[in-house]
Amino acid sequence: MRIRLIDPAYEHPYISHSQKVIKNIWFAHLTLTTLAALTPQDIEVKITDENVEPIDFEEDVDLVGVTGMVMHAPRAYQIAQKFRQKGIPVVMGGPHASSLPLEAKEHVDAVVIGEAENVWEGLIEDFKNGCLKPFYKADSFCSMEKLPFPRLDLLRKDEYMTINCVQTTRGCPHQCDFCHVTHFFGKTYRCRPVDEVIEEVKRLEGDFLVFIDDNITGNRRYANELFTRLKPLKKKWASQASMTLTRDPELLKLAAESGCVSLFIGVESLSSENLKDVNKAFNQVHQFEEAMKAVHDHDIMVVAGLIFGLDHDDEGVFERTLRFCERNRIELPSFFLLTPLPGTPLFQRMESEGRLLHKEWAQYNGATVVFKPKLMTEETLQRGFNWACKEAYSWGSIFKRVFHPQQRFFTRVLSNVAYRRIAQRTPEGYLPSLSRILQRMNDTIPLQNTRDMIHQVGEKIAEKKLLIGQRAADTLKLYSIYNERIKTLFVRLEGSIDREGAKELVKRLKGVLNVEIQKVILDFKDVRAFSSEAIALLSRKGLLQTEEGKLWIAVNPPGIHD
Ligand code: B12
Ligand code: SF4
Repeated sequence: MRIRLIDPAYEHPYISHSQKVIKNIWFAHLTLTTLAALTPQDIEVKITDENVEPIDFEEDVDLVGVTGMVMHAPRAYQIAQKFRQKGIPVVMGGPHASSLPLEAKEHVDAVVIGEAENVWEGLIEDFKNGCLKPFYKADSFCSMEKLPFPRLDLLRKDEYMTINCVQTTRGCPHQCDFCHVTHFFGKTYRCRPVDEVIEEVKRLEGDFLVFIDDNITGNRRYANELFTRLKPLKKKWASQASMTLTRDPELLKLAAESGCVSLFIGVESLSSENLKDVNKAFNQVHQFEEAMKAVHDHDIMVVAGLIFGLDHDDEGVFERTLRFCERNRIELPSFFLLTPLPGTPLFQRMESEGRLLHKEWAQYNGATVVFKPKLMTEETLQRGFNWACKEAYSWGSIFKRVFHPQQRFFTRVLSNVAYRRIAQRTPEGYLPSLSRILQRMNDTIPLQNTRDMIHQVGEKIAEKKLLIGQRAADTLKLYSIYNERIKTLFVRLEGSIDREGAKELVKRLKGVLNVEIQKVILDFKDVRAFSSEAIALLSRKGLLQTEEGKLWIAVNPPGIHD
């Protein structure tokens, strides 16, 4: 019996990778090599990764197995159709088929939902006996002990940057709303015995490998043991870890000592509101700069995952995020457009809110807008994303992020050159015209006169006076968010306002109202102290509308143009 396992390519004008890019940055998934290893030895099994070689549709095989993420689904279905037309049955598994088994079943003979370990052999038996079932789903997650080593020998190793991939854990202790991992693995986080991992690593040729875990430090004790045992092997490795690792100096140090040279870290967003919305509040924005520094101090390269299009992202997000990457010398910024993947809580939410634009899965690629963003139009989001991708890999930005005294300097430059090749193919984007204004409206204005401040206590503002030096902040902070759909700018003020601060605020607002923004809503509730001159000025300009309640809000301040 002969089985052909296929990883479909993704055809796209600028997302699919050339052979050269694959050779520079790509490593093969462990999916099919794992499946091949699970296949009984008397069966001839071969692998085609369509990203590196064409599929031979004329091949005489008995059974075809195809995998695929959501974006690969249409191509996977096409491949299945071609084989089925020749009378060759097709089985499909992987993230997409597991999320939408009924849809997949319309295109293939059998669908494997979830992990294959506990069902693949049984499926083959059924096939041999002519009684293939439509669906296979294991009763429980598989044991992580004694998993066979993936059949890396079946890959065309020279076509990839490396084929040295190892999985040490499955799942993730977190449950971010947009992520498919927890949906797929449930709330489990399972670890392979360290002995077995070490044995697998020892067998790899060369000194570099990738741990394809979703979060290699999800279990501290396990990671500690793994890294300790890796140390003597003197390998270099890359992997993914959540931000929590950056708050664990001891484990981070051990990771570096065990050979970690690069980490993909899901930073996701610079807005705490966004992070809270997607159940990722364990990423703490105020610690980001420190976190990046901690990783760099160990000479570990940061590949930062950053998402655009979350519900609190306005037009300023693109520039703000890129500058963050430059300031923190993030070696490889990896920008994604928010993508509601079927099966995730995000998908359910977007669908119930009627925000999905369509279900053309090939467009669910992380680089195409497939939903209605809250604070921007689809076009602004797409163009801003394109701008950020291109701009991040302009020579200017590469220079800011990479050129500083550091070891492994050349690796950093070479990786950037490879990413630049991909970025250059991105269609033209633009920086939204309001971006600069939004940066100015998200700023800190220092105070000049700290005397004669009136504490804002709610009901009666003039009753309590205090010296600014005692209790009030010596800055005025502006937090602004623009809703393009209703052309309204929301500005939250925090700290204290003296006359100069009030003047600066008025000046900035003038600039704002001269452009397409039609309405400004100011929220003074977090302003702790005002000088009487500031109050006079703000009132004259119609910015302060003191009402019975505790909020001072100005809507379209009438005096602002004077
Ligand atoms: C490594 C990896 C990558 C690498 C790919 C490596 C490379 N080529 O350079 C990189 C970082 C580039 C990458 C990119 C992307 N990835 Co990725 N990636 C992974 C990761 C971490 C591991 C994949 C792997 O090898 N798994 C190990 C194998 C053993 O597990 P498996 O694939 O699930 O297979 C098992 C079962 O599913 C089943 N099975 C699978 N296929 C089949 C087929 C048959 C016939 C059968 C019987 C069974 C079966 O059997 C296997 C054994 O149990 C997974 C997460 C994960 N845990 O799997 C995400 C994951 C697959 N990626 C994901 C995504 C979204 C992407 C991107 C689209 C991100 C983006 N927006 O750009 C891109 C797309 C890139 C592309 N063009 O292909 C999602 C997929 C979600 C979905 N529903 O589509 C995942 C699940 C991560 C997530 N956070 O949600 N990825
Ligand atoms: S931390 Fe990463 S892998 Fe874990 S659920 Fe969140 S996005 Fe997914």
